[in-house]
Amino acid sequence: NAVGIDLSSPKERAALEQALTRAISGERRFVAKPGIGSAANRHAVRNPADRREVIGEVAFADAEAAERALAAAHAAFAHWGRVRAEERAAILERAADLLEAERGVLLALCVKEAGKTIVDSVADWREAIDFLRYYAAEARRLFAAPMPLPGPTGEDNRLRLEPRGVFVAISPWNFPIAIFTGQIAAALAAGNTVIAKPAEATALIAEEIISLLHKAGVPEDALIHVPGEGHVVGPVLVGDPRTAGVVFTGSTETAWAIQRTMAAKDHPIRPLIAETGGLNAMIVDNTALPEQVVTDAIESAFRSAGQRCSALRVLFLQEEIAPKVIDMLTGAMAELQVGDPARLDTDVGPVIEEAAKEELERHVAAISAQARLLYRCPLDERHAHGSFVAPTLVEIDRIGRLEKESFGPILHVVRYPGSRLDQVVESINATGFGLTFGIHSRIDETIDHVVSRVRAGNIYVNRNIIGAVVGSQPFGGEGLSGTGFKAGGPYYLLRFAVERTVTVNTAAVGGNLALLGAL
Ligand code: UN1
Repeated sequence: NAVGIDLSSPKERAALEQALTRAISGERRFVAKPGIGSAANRHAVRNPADRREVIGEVAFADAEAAERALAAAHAAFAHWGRVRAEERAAILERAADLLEAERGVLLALCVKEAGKTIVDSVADWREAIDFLRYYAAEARRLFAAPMPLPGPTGEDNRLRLEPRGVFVAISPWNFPIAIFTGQIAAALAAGNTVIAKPAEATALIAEEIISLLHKAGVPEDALIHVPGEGHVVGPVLVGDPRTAGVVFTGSTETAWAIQRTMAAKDHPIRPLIAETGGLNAMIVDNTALPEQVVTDAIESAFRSAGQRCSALRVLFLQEEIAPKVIDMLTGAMAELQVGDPARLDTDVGPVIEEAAKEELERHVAAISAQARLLYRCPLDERHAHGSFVAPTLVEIDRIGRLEKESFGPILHVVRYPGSRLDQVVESINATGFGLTFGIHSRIDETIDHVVSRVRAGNIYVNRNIIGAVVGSQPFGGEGLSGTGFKAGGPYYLLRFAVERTVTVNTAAVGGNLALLGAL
């Protein structure tokens, strides 16, 4: 990681707290620029940790505004699509510097609008900067020159990578800095123009990031922010034949809907790059180190209030080690600080909104009828005005009890006899999801056996299963979890490009040799 804030250093902590207090003080209100949104569709943005606090206002785009944005981005491609890779990379690097410099406002918004803890907000912000620098380097590596290919004498073969056109980037609220910026950076790095449609819940911070990208040198029409409700602007953006591709992170259901819309008759065949949900599991055998398991399970299940698609949902414990691990887990949960994400010592903040809280509570009620509730963290009047869900541990008999992921701080435990390890792996694969997976064991054969059988995009051994690092741990799942293209990996930018093969007959008389120079 190129940048960071060392939260263990008192000096850096103090500087950060000061910056946050200034930015969050309430003197500053964040009002999305009028531009694209319609005045009639304004709405107040509230702090998920305290619904009484209004932190700003956004104006959502309607269908016509979305259509105008698309037309503008389509026209802008004629220029941006011809900007050299080196220049695109330099602009993205300037944007990285600007994001770095604007940490106060970005972290404040991440805390106040998305309800993420300071520690999680710092990680989110840092990952965005990593994405910008990584894709800038990738643009230089992949797009600088056509790739010469072998062929018979008298023939010159080259593979050119070209941008596709307008990419629609639809991003979630749970990584309002990193995923939002990462999608845009990848599409721009490859030479596409972008319509950015962030989640409804995090349009303020999106607007802030967009303005930094413009300031860095991305032309206004090459990147257009369309905040709005998915069902209003989504079909307009995705269903238009001028859209050359879609990059999406969100639910599996929405990914299906996007695919159906993109498949409209007479439209060009276009790529969807999708990262969706997971029902992520971790297997712990008797040889595992309980202290390590508990630290990693708590991190994986409850960091970001469990609102990561990489988060741990089902912890499989081999029978003999289960009582000890469960005992230690409940002990560690009792220590979790659930509360105001603006405080540095808070471990678990609120979930994004009331509807999410209600859905999670319904899940806990339903699953408890067929399971054993092992522990719930206590909540009190300090949590009364926010969308807080108590971190919860429930024991179920099999993963098949869960139909889909519950996107919050709820961890399910399943005990298994060692003789049934293969059936456990099969049951995990049978969910159809395949995002993250973890195994804790000290037996190499067991690790190899399981790792070679489990179908998951990101597999972690003897550690937590969240926090994939750009460039080191390319991230993305398969099956119901997405198209499997890895954000932050060496092949990602290729998904945003078309490949054109150009073959020149160099033996022919005439201008062909001159043409080669132009390639
Ligand atoms: C998501 O939660 O939508 O590895 C994906 C991680 C993150 C997950 C992001 N990159 O925890």
